[in-house]
This record gives sequence, C-alpha cells and structure tokens, in this order.
Amino acid sequence: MKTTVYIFLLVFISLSLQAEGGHELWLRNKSTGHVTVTCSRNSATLAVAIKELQQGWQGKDNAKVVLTIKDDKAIKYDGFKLSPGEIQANTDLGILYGVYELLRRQQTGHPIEKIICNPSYEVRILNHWDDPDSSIVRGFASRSIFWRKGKNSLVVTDADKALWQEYARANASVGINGAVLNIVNASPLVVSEGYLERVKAIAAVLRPYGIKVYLSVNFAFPSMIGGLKTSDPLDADVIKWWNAKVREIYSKIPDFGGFLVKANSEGQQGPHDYGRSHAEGANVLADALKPFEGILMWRAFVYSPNDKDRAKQAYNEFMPLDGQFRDNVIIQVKNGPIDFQPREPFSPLFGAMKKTSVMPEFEIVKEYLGASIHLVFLAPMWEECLKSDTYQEGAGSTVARCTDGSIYPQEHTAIAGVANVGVDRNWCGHLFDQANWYAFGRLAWGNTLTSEQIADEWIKLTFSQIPSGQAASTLFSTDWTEKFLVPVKKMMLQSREAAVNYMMPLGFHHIFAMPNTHYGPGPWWAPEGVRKDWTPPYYHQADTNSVGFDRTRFGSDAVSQYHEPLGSQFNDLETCPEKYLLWFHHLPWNYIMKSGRTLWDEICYHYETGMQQVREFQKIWDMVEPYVDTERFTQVQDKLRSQFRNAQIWKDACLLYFQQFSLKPIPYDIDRPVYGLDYLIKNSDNYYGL
Ligand code: GCV
Repeated sequence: MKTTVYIFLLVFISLSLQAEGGHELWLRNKSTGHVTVTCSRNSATLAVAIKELQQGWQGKDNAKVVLTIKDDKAIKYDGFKLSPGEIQANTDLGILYGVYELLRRQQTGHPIEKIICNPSYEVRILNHWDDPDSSIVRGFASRSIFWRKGKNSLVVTDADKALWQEYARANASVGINGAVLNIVNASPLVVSEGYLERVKAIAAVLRPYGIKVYLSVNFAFPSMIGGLKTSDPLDADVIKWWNAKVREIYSKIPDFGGFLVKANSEGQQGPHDYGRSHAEGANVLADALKPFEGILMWRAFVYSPNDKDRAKQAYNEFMPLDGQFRDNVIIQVKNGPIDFQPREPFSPLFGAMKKTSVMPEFEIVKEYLGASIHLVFLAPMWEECLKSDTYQEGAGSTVARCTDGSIYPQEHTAIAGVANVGVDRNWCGHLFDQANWYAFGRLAWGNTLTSEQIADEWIKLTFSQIPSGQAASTLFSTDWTEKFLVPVKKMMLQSREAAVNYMMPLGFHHIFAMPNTHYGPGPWWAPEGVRKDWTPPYYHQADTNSVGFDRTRFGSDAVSQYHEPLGSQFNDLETCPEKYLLWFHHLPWNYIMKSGRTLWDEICYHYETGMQQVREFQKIWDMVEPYVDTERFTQVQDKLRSQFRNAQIWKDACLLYFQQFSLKPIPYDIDRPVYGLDYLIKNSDNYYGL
C-alpha cells in the first residue's frame, strides 16, 4: 500500500512539472502575493527594482516595503541595508541589489534579517571572448549574444534588445556590474564608428541594471587602424590617438567602463615590441581613460617560448614594475600561474605586489573542464583559490583579502570571469553551467561565501516548483530536500574534484590533446616544431624513472615566488600538499605516498575514482528524475552519459600512456582499460564524438 501511494505521488509530481528549456535561469519564480512598494525617488533602476519586487514577491500577502536612498558610511559601493520592511542604500543600484537579495531569501527559504551587505569588489565583471563575427573563442553555447555576422550585423533589433535585457537582469540579480563585450584578442572593428554605435545600444539596455560596458583593445590599434607608423606608447602621436579614441567612445557612452588589454601574449602586440615595459604601455591608455573615470585592466597572462618554466614568467615580468602603474590600472591575474587548468596552486602574483591593484580572473566557461558536456561546478575551484593563504602580511592573507583591498588599499578593486554565455536557449550549453555563472556573481559579491551555500541557493532557485499562491517557506518539503536537494548538491560539490581525478590528479597539468579543443587527454602530444611550452611532455616530464615538474629550489625554483612559510612548504616533500605534488616535484614512480601506496598506484586509483564518481553522478541524476521536468532531465542525463565515456577515455589514455614509462601493472582491483592507446592517439582530436 505504502509503495502504491509513493509511486502515485511520484507520478503526480512528475506530471505537474512543466517542461522547461532553462532560459529563465535562476529567475523562474513568480510572486505569490501582493506587495506595496514606496520610494521617494524615480529612476530607470528604481523602476526595475519595484517591478522585480512586485513580480517575485513571496512574502506576506499585502506587505509593504520602503526603499530608502540616503548616505550611510556603513554602506560601501552599491551595498545595502536590509530589514523586513525596508531596503536602504546610498545608490539606486544598491536598492536593486537589495531587492534581489530579499527575493533570493524569500525564494530559498531564508529569513529576512537586519543585515548590511557590501560587495567585496567594486568591479564585478564578465569578460566575453566574443568576436565581432559572432563566434566565441572557447564558447560552448553557440554564438555571441552581442555580435552578428553578415550584412545586417549592425542592425539592432527588438529581439537583440530583449535578449540583452534578460542578460542584464540575470547579471544584476547576482551582483555583476560590468561586461567586456569582445575577446581579448581584439579586432579593430570594435572601435570603428558602426560598432561603437552598437556598443552604445547595448550600454543603453544594460544601464538600468547597473552593468557598465567595457571593450578589449589591441595595443597596436594606432598602427593597425590609426594610420600611424608605430604603436610605441611613448610616441606623441600614439598618445594623441588613444586620447582621441577614448574621447570618441565617451561621447557616445558617457559611463563607459574602460579597457581590457592582452599585450605581449600569444602573438598579441604590446609595449615590449617597442622596448617599453608593461607599465609604460598601460599608463598611456590609463591616462586617456582617467579624465572619464575609466579603468584599465591589463592582463598578466604572459609567457614566452624561451622560458624554462612558464609558471614563473608573469611574476618575473610584473613584480619589478610594482608601483609604476597609474592608479586606474588593475593587473588582471588568472587564478593559476599557467592557465585555467583543472587544478593549479594560486598564482604567486596574488599577494606579491603592494603598490599595484591586482584582480583575479576566473574562467567560467569550461575550456579545460569538459566544455559544456561535463557537469563540473566551479565554485569549489574558485573558493580554493580565494581562500588560499598567500602569507603576504603573515597568516590569513588570503587571495581574497589581497585582492579586495583588505591588506593593501587599492584605488580600484575588481574580479573578472570569462563568460560562458551564448545564444543557446539555456544560455550556457549545459544546464549546470548556469550554476557557474551564478556562482561567479555570488563570489564576486561576497568572496567568503561557501560553495555549499551557493549550490544550495542555485538548486532551490533553478529546480523548485512553486504551486501558485504558495510561499517558498512551505516549499522545501522534507521529501524534496532529502531526495532532490541533498543528492544534487552532493553531486555538484564533488564534481570539480571528480574532474581533477579523471583528468589530471596529483598536480598533473596541461596534458590535453592540444590542437584545438583543450578537451580530451593527450599526454603524448608533441609534434615537431610546436612550441615546447604548448606540449604536455613539457609539463609532465615523464621518463622511465620518474614524473612531474621540478619547481623546487633544485629545479626551476618557482617555489621561491611564494612567501614564507608557503614557499618552503611547497618545496618540501613532507609538507607539499599531495594535490600539488607533480606540479612542484619530479618523483620516482615508486615514491611512497601518504596512503602507503606507490606514486604509480596512487595515480591509477585517482583516475579510477574520478571515473567512478561520474558513474555515481549518473545514478544520482536518474534517481531524481521525478523532481525534474523531462526536458531538463534528459538534457543532463545525456550529457552525463558522454561525461562518463569521456572519463573512461581520460583514464585509459593517461594510464596506458604513463604505463609505458612506469612499466608497472595497473592495480588489479581497478577496472581494466576499455580503449587501446593507439586508438585513442589516433582519435585524439575527436573525443567529442566518442
Ligand atoms: C583568448 C588560453 C586559451 C586562449 C585564450 C588565452 C587567453 O591560451 O586557450 O584561447 O585566448 O588563454 O587567456 O588569452
């Protein structure tokens, strides 16, 4: 009898779930009662705030909320004070953020308490790697939402505006307040008259939501499109050109945010081409932006083919320049010293400079973490970075505190995320990739939030089903919590570690089949003539005795770029965390790990564990089927199937390849490889299809 009732209940729940394509993101919830909102001022932003309250209100029916704008020193930037019947802020935008916080609390069943809520960073910005031809580099959600190809590429349609507005709303709801609209490998088109008009149109739609627009520019624009013979930053005509271009932009977009620059990196020109330093280059653009209060984000993603250890180069180039940059320059530093690998120790540039603003750059799009096929929740990776202790000013000098101005004052503070948004119906390609967009915004607002809290909120907002007229507080039944929320959250929180396990555990890094995708394994990939630092053997250095990159004091000495006692901890085998072992150490295959196993065996068990974790995710997802509409359920189920196959490929490829060096058996309690190494090598550019 009990079973019959249970089955009946499940069937009932499933039938009542409406198909959803995921387009509404975490903003699906509608109001369950009436609210009266009073505010003594008017503005486009306040109008949005009032509308949001009325459309998403899930508090007491016929309640009243007062919106108060007044100066309060306890409130920083666009922060706010929240209490049950009032939101107070210094700015209209602060009110809007307060509204989203209030609604989030209602819709996730959290009490509305008296709180002051200030953002950790002044600038919380998405970097779109969108090209004006509408393609997205490392994008997995189809084409750009900003740019279109073809002869009508500059026509702004109502559909464009509607999409940009939805995008702005989603960003504002999690506190994101800026967007760089084009890729760092910037095309000169973006600063041409026609394109600037389109930027102006985008800015107009984003403005009420507090999103400023920024552009990536190429250092060589003056000679590329300005008719000048040089782009030397100290040349008077070059300075004039930048000043005029900036004036032109601000004449169209008075609240334009500023520029992002990738210079002397991966073929992009920069000040070094003219014998000038990064600081000399950056300052010219910064000076042009300064009168308009614009900022310049200058990337530290630099590495040359000749360096013995790519991981050291950014620090080596930028540290000597500390104090030489203008105060509206922020050095944008990727979380890891190499790139956005599944796991890297934090970049030593965090906590290094004391007189220069530094901002973290995270990659929301999963370039190296399974594209939009694998389910990988990235908040734990970013949390790991933000909470890492740099020891800049003794213990407790976390990356978060070194970048948000808590340790050394910075004129500007900022954090960037490479966006994963495109015109796909669900915006990101994978439903769970929406959680990464959400998580970036939440961490940018509050850099001490936990991944657990963020996952909890996102799941509730994305999957709850609100019967009309019912408030959220009654929504999260024990059944839903135990059978849906808890397992799905567990899956999300384990997913990044699972990816590390089946891709590159124990400090392995950059062992992808490199040519195009950064997707499948390719520890063997090293064609003749290709830059060594683009090939996996440069990073894993496997031979028949040993494996790993020696960055100790006997090796490249990258450990010395970290403050003490961290440098010594990484240097010493006893204290180096095993998760970074092969990042910092070159070790024999039979080195004994803390578990008592040999290094080789431990590697094998990690790959196996990762693969089994994905198998568990499949089971979890199948079990929660009754709580998700069919459309979203099947989408994720299909992708998990591919993820499992791909995890198997990663395991087989890496174990069979490294076994050629270790010459040891794969422990016999581990499932045997399914694919052969020759087959995997032959198909290494085609893993998506396997
Ligand atoms: C936009 C990596 C990526 C490139 C990217 C580069 C960067 O190398 O593979 O696609 O270029 O990082 O961050 O500039």
